Amino acid sequence: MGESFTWTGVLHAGIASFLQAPIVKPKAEDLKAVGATHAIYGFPFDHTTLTRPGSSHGPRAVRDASSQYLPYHFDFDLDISEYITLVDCGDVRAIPGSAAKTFAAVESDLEEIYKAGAVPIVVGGEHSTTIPGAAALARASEGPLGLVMFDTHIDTAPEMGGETLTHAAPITRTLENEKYSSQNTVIIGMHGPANPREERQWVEEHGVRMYTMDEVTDRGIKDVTREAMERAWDGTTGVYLTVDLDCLDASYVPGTCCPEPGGLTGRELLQALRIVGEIGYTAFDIAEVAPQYDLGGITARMGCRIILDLLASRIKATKME
Ligand SMILES: [Mn+2]
Repeated sequence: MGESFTWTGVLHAGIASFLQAPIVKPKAEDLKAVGATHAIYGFPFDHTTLTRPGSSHGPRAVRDASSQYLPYHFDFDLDISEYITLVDCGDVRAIPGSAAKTFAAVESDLEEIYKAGAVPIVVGGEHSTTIPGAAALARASEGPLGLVMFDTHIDTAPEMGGETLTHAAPITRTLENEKYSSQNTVIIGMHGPANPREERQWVEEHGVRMYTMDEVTDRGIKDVTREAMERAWDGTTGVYLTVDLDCLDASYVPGTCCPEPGGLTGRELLQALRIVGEIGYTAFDIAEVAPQYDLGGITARMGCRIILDLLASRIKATKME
């Protein structure tokens, strides 16, 4: 790249690492050797999915879609490659049928990424990815920590048929970690008849601040996001962010496990993420891209945008004064 850059050829040629970033093993020494500041890490796992499986193919689809994008982000007028060193650490070696073993492997790899001083960006996979993702941040931090989730679903299932490690439990499992607290946990975008009454009651009993789609519609996404982020950062030393693609209206994300009408527009989510980037996050994940159901790759493309917009917004807020 550089001042003489023009289109140099077919964008989707070559090995599909995320945004053509160098592929580096999730080992602290290897990451330090290349000066990595941000590391893409795939979570190809969907074995606890309640409805339609397929998100284990998400990381590949997101990498493929990323070849259509440039490190220069027009909306922010900056080239992210001039400010950060992004690498692609590949995927967790998921163990078919074992969430526990797979999550342990994720935590171990993310520990290496934190040791190297890099920000992990976990690409799901189903939404259980937040369980090891948030746990790894807790291990790497003094705490206390905040938790921010964009989702159509409440995701506070205590268990499913006795199983506790599921894609309906990222909030419940994370809040069992003493470094996270209900008062610094915010969930945004809940709506629709795929949310059990028991999960709503759990939120009320535990004092998690839930911004429903109705509230977002009344107040506007910017206002809600600002307030939610302030709550997450109130007295904390770090914030873990998770974005379930199904927080978007079904029309924007056909390629997800549980698409739901009535959600955020693509523009609303990007406006929200711009504010999240301005206020700050410590690490983040995206979840539930399931390319089998996608149309024209638009869901995977949105997955890329979430990552690129969060990176560009954070750079604009911190490195370009
Ligand atoms: Mn969801």
